[in-house]
Parts: sequence; structure tokens; C-alpha cells
Amino acid sequence: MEQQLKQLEQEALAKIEVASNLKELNEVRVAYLGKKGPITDLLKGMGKLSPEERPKMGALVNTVRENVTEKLEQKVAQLEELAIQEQLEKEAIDVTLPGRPVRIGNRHPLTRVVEEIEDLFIAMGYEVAEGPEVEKDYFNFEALNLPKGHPARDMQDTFYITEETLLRTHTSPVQARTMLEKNGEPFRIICPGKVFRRDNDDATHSHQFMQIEGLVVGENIRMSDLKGTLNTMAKKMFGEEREIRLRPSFFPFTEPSVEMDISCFKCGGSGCNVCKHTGWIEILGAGMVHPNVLEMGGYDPKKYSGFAFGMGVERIAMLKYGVEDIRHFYTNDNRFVSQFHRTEG
Ligand code: 2U9
Repeated sequence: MEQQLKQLEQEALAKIEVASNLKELNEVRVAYLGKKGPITDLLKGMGKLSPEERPKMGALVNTVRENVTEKLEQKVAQLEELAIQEQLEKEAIDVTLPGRPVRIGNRHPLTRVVEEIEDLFIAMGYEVAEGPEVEKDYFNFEALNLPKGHPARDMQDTFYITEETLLRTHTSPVQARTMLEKNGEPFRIICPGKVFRRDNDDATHSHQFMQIEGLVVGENIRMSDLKGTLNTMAKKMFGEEREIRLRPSFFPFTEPSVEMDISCFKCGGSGCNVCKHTGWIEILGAGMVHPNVLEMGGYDPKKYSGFAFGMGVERIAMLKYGVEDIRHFYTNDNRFVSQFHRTEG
């Protein structure tokens, strides 16, 4: 029996040695140490041995079991270590490979125009003010001298949320709100932002576009201040050689009202396709703040006066960059937007 046990041990150890995976090892464990295995059989047969031989054989069977178990455990650990090594090798990252190129984006042309205009007004002491795109009828119309039923409301039909709430048709409500916030103090602000109008989209119209409006309120603010400010802006935006021209116009929130043209930056005034052979290009609307608007904003029109102006950002960008269709600004076509390189201007 002792002989038999020694042989079984050798056999089991040899099989463990050559096993190449966890499945094979488990088969060896079941075959030799399992309930139906030869070692268990030998234990069962111990009853036939004499009382003197029994403890000696019992100890021997236990030693064989311990040796085989220990060897199995060692081999399991070895195989697991090997599997980890293999996986590490398989998943190794080659840090010497060249990286993927990082694509650097550029600012949208409308953002560029807005930032350029903001910068030149900040340099003249203006603050940038923003406000909600979903606005009260009161701030969009009433506070700007456009009471319900005013004919000028027809030109600014918009998208209504409720009877009294709408998508703003201009950034003027931001100025109306600012007047109330400033509580009678003089101020200079510029208001850039998205505006909405009920319009059929085509090459020169869009139901959503951007505006920049400005408002200055204080004592002794005069038409000459407005003219000087617009002249500075025209030269900074379209070149030092630019001349400006003011023509009379009408807006419900300003009196008197004007429209400003610049001398054509392409032909210098002699006439070309950009200025439609007039020598002048219309850029913006402006005027002196209507006394009713000052009063609704909490400013005494006898003591305070102000000027305001407004321009469409798309129109400025189309002129500056020679864009022929307003829809290019909104279709997210990279062939269009990538032309406005970030290091320019
Ligand atoms: C307050 C007082 C006065 C803002 C002004 C214009 C003239 C103007 C248009 C230009 C092209 C809008 O984008 S456009 O369609 N704007 O001509 N806007 S004066 O006057 C204000 C605003 C707010 C409290």
C-alpha cells in the first residue's frame, strides 16, 4: 500500500508539472484528490489494516494529499502569473507612436465681429450688457414707445410664447432693463445678442439674427457725441479713410432718428457692385433717445439725454468678409466657418 501511494504521488506530481492550463489542473485535482479518486479509495481500505499499521498509513496518506495539494496551488499561481504577463504584453501601449493631430478650431465669423465691436466700445468706456432672449412684451415694445396697436409693431412680428411673453425682436429690451437697474445714474452700454423675427428666410433675411445696440445716457449728451462715436467706429471697423453720412430716418424709440452710411470701402466712393454704384453703404440706425423712453426708464428728460444706435451683425460680417448668403452663418458647414482663421484680425 505504501508503494502504491508513492507511485500515485509521483504520477499526480508529474501530471501537475506538465499541465498547461487551469482546466487541466482541475482535472488532475478531481482525478487524484476527488471523492472517487484513488487516494480516497485507499483511505476507505484502511479498515483492513492492522491497528499498528493504521496510524502510520494514515499519516502517509495525509502527507501525500498535502504534497499534491501544495504542488497544485503552486502551479495555479504560476499559470495565473503567466496569464497576467501575456495579457500585459497583448495590451501594451506603444508610447513611441506619433499622436493624432489636434484640430484647433476657430471663432465663428459672427463671434469675431461681435468681439471686435465690443473691444472698440470697451476702449471708449462702455460696459457690455446682456439680457433674456425670451422677453416680456413690456420690455420689448411698451417701454420703447411701442404701445399695443402701434403700426411699427407689424414690422417686428415675432414668435409668441404667451400673450405677454415673446422671443425678443431686438436687443433694445436689454437697454430698457439697464436704465431701470442704473437707477438714474449716467451710463454707456453695448448690448450684443440673438434676436428673432417672423420672416421668410432667404439670402438676406433670417428669422434669427444678431444685433449689437448701444445706449449712452447722461447730462448734455448731444447729437455731435453720437456722430463722433459712430465716426470712430466706422474708421476702426472699415478703415481710417472711411467717411460717414447721416440721413434722416424714423424709429419709435429715438427722436430725431438717422441712418448711417459709410463711404464704400471697395471703390472709395466712385461706384461699384458692393455699394450698388452709389458710393455709400448703409451700416446702422441711430438717434437721440425719445423723451418717453427716458421717462419710462426712470430718467428725467429735462435733465438727461442720450443717444442710441443699432446694427445687424450678419450684415456687417457679410460686408467685411464678402459673404453673399446670410444662411451660411447657420448651416454649420466647416468649409465655410474654417475660412475665418483664428489668427486673423
Ligand atoms: C433704448 C433706446 C433706444 C436702438 C436703436 C436702431 C436705431 C436701429 C436696427 C439696425 C438694423 C436694427 O438690426 S437692425 O434691423 N436698429 O436702427 N436701434 S436706434 O435704440 C434704442 C434702444 C433702446 C432704451
